[in-house]
Order: sequence, then structure tokens, then C-alpha cells
Amino acid sequence: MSTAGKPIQCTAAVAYAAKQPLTIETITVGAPRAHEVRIKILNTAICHTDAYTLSGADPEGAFPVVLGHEGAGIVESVGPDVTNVKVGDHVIPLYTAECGKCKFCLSGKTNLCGSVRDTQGRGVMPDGTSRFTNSKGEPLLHFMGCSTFSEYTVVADVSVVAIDPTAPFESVCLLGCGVTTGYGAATKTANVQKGDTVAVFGAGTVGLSVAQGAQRREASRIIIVDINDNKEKVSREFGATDFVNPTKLPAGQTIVQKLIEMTDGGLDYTFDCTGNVNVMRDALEACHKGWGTSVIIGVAAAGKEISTRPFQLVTGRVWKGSAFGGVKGRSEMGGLIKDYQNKKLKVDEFITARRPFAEINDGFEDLHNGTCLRTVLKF
Ligand code: NAD
Ligand code: DAO
Ligand code: ZN
Repeated sequence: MSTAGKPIQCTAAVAYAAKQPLTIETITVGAPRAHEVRIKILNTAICHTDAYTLSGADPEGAFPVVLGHEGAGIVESVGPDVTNVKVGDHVIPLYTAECGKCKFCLSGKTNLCGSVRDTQGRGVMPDGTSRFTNSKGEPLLHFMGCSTFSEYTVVADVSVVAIDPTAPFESVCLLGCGVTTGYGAATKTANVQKGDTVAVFGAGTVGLSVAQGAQRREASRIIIVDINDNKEKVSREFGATDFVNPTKLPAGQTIVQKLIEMTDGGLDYTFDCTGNVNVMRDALEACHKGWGTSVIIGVAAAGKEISTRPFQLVTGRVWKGSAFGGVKGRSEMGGLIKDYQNKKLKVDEFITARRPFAEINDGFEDLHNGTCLRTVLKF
């Protein structure tokens, strides 16, 4: 019997308050309205941004909410006026929408789309309401326009892309955030070129994806910096030519000095993939005078600010940031999927654990075990 046009009851993990485990319960997911798409989520991974919001460190984090933004599934039904996807399409929800019509989309300068920005930030659909209610009839907030920690979710049509149906959900869900973010930061935001030197701070899914982007572009040197020695092996597997643990340098030597020494004056490109503002400064200052560019990808804790001496910029270093790797999800996801299928983009290698969705709270614990890249949950 078709569920189109009707509310669906399904399992979801609800975050009722910061620092509390998620509650696995049955919620009701309303039918998609105009320009909305209801998706049956097959797989979702847990990203640090979900943990960051759950920790209460995100000043914009609001509760109760259905978290999750790295997922993949099948379109169950669509509301009126949806033309870009249809029932049965395999899809990835996008936390960075692409309407193709707004000032941002038309600028050709950014992947940040303005079409659903305000309502997405407030945890509601573009019409200002939620499609999620719990068993008490209380509305639950949406998260990053995706809310993939629910067996069914509703997203705006500008926030979803159809993908090749032969691509495995379990893997390509990771293209919904971490892999795309790092790979895009290297190949689009920085646009690393053959022979460039690159340093990546932080060997998580994002940093390792920067490394594989830099390797694809034939960077001459890819130095990964991480405080966790367990990350050396995996760093080299993702293209690092060197691995440096900044806590193990000789007394008196800073990581900036070490990197400048290793590269005859500094890097062409550096990337912060830690979210630590002190690391962001080091990353900037390890850039080569005159042209080095540092890209901030990490999300810093609330209230944190970056600083450096202005002279660092006066003398030609460039500081910039990157959201979702500068990737326009609806236009460019297909190319990433193809790269994955043609073995030009590693994705499977990031899956360090697989769990049933019911173990989502254990999945959050996995994030702290020192070797976790991504835990993928299956509904
Ligand atoms: P992760 O926690 O898996 O990886 C972070 C790595 O940084 C770890 O290996 C850790 O050991 C290392 N690290 C921590 N402190 C360090 C230090 N002082 N020096 C060197 N290394 C250090 O995280 P991830 O999933 O790879 O995400 C990385 C960051 O990117 C997070 O802040 C996340 O919120 C952010 N993020 C940003 C975007 C975006 O669009 N800008 C998208 C996704 C994730
Ligand atoms: O358009 O003003 C805006 C905000 C866009 C949100 C981009 C968020 C990127 C950083 C968070 C990534 C975590 C997955
Ligand atoms: Zn737009």
C-alpha cells in the first residue's frame, strides 16, 4: 500500500538535550509538502558535527532535534512541484543546498546557497514548520536540512541529489559530508596543482580526504600533522609523504618551524582539519611567504576566535575557509560518485565500524576511540 501523502511512523534517534544519549523511539514523519522530498534513509554515518551539536558546544544547537547529515537513501514520495527527483531515485541529502537561482548560486563564486539558509538554520522546513513529531505530538527540529538519524526524513528539493543507483548506500553516504568536504577543499577551494607542497593538520576523514585530493592533483609533498601516532599508517595510505606528530618535536622546536624547515620556507597550501584555533594559526604561519594559502575547514568551539600577526597576511599569506569543500552538491555529486566507482576516490576505506541503527549511541562513543574514521549505521 502506498504511503505517499500520508504520515509515516518510523524509528528515529531523537536528541532531547545536550550531553544526553539519543532516545531511540517511534516518531511520525509528515508527508512532503510543495518542493519537499521524503526519503527512506538506508545508511547514515556519524560526523563530528553531530557530536559537536549534541555536546552543547554549538551556540546555535537547538533541541529536541533529529540530528544526522551524512546519509543516503531512496525517495519514498515527493510533494507538489518537485521536478529534480522522483519516487525510487537513490539520493543523498545535502546540507549545502543548491537552488541554482539565488544570488549565491548565480555568482559562480561560492557553493553557499541562500535559498533555504534561514529556515535550515532554525531547524525547520522552508515553510517554517517541522515534519517530525514524537509520540506526544511534540514537534522535533530538523538538522542541517538533512536529519538522517531517522528511517524517513523530509528535505527541501534543493537539498537533495539523485545518484547512480548502482552506487552502494553504505559507502556513498560518506559523500554527504566528510569525504566531499576534504577532497573538495583540496581540489576546488585550494585548487592544488601538480608539484605543490601541502600540509594537512588533522588526519580524520576530512584531513585524509584533503590528502587524497592533493595526491590526485600530484602534489609533490603531502605532510600530515596529527597528535595521534596511530594516524601515521592511515595517513600514508591516503597519500601522505610525511607524518609529523607536533607533540614529539625536539624541545624548543615548534611545528611551524619544523614545517618551514622541511619545505625550504613553508607550504604552498595548508589545511586545518581539527577545529582548533591554535592549529589554525600554525597552519597559516607555516605557509610560504608571498603566496602560501591556508584553508580553514575545522569547526571551532563556540566563542573561539582566530588570530595572527597582520604581518603574516601583509607578507602574502592568504587565509580562507571552505564549507562542504566548495562543492555544489546537485551539480557535482555525480562526478564524485563516478570517481569513487572508477577507484579514483577512496570512500570505503573510511568505514571503521558498521552498526545497526539501534547502536547509534555506541557509534557516538566510537568517535573517541582514537582510530575511528566513520561508523556507518544501517536501518
Ligand atoms: P576527526 O575528529 O575524525 O579528525 C580530527 C583529527 O585531528 C584527529 O585525527 C585528531 O587526532 C587530530 N587533531 C586534534 N587536535 C590536533 C592538533 N592540535 N594538531 C594536530 N592534529 C590534531 O574529525 P573529522 O571528521 O575529520 O572533521 C574534522 C573537522 O572538520 C571537524 O572540526 C569537523 O567539525 C569539521 N568539518 C567541517 C566541514 C566543513 O564543511 N567546513 C565539514 C565536515 C567537518
Ligand atoms: O550559508 O551561511 C551559510 C552557512 C552554510 C553552512 C555551511 C556549514 C559548513 C560547516 C559545517 C560543516 C559541518 C558538517
Ligand atoms: Zn541558491
